Amino acid sequence: MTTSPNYNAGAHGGLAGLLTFVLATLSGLAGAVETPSIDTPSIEITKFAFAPKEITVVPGTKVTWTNRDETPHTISAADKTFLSKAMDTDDRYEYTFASEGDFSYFCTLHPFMTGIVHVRK
Ligand SMILES: [Cu+2]
Repeated sequence: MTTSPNYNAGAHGGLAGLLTFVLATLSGLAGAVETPSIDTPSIEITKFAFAPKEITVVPGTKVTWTNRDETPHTISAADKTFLSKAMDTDDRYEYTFASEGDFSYFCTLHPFMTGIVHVRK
């Protein structure tokens, strides 16, 4: 038996309606998630460098640094707002950036090691 044209039209209309509903739901969810960064970005210290050297986060983000070198390193804000102890291999340091700004930091033991955290809404 062949299906009637009317039945086909109805089925397509229903599918299109469902798709429209799903797409609207998805775009609604996407619209609710406007935060451009992940919750706890992590920066690795490896081969005497911060990786990534530059990141952008929203205010209130906790950033974690982990030392993957065999050499001790520190995280020191250029403006002295935060300073870690000398971190041994696999030690972690966390700092939460509360307000907007550009926060340069460096390793006090190797001042050529620099990085920057941009905090933007
Ligand atoms: Cu260092």
